[in-house]
Amino acid sequence: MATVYVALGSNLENPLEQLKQAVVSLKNFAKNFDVSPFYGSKPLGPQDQPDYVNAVAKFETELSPIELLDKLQSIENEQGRVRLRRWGERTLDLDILLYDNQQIESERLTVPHYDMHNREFVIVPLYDLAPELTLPNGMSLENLFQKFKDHQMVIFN
Ligand code: ROI
Repeated sequence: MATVYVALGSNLENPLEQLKQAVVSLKNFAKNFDVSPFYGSKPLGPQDQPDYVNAVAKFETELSPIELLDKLQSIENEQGRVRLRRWGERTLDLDILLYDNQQIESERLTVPHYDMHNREFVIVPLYDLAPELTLPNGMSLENLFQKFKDHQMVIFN
């Protein structure tokens, strides 16, 4: 059994509902499921797109990394994933942040997520779930979080 962290993001087609529906779908193959608060965040990338809703989920699964990736992509597709441009607006994004303590570099998958340490809409909700976490490279989440502790994101729910 692996412990995984998945980032959820949406800024199209009622983002809050997109994340709530994704949580329902994830629970179908997850044990000990937990999810952070939902945060409203300013877009990283082009600014002429709507604000995002972001969250992080933590759960245990028997799925391998690639099996998990397949499941996440099928949930994105079931929810009518639209992605209009690179770094642009999307209906639903589900990204594997962490898979146990593994470091994975394959054609389809890079874990830990390559840019997670720079993204407040990832680090802040991850810290809500697991403030004591250490990343596979030895960095403590506590340390990463310091950079974002004065963030201006609003919490929904
Ligand atoms: N910006 C925010 N705030 N949240 C996201 O989930 C998000 N996802 C993306 C890009 C386009 C990089 N910007 C984002 O893929």
